[in-house]
Amino acid sequence: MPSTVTLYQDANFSGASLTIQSSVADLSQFLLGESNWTDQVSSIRVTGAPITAYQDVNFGGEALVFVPGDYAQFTPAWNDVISSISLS
Ligand SMILES: [Ca+2]
Repeated sequence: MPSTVTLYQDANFSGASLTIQSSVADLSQFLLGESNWTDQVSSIRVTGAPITAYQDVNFGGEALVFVPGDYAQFTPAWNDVISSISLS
């Protein structure tokens, strides 16, 4: 079952949202107002299969696996730092 991930700009699934269904090597390709989605994600919903989030572009830097579920908030270390996401 393919993964679907919805990213939210703010905690508790609020603010702007972006749904992706394939891996994204650089979230800056998606515009968010006058900025972009890099270093903006503060909550996520994951369905289908586990996904991996990375702090750097091209699936680099610190990584964190999210099994399917709802994540209303992140630890400070993971808030506003995600730059790429790998879907299985
Ligand atoms: Ca944010």
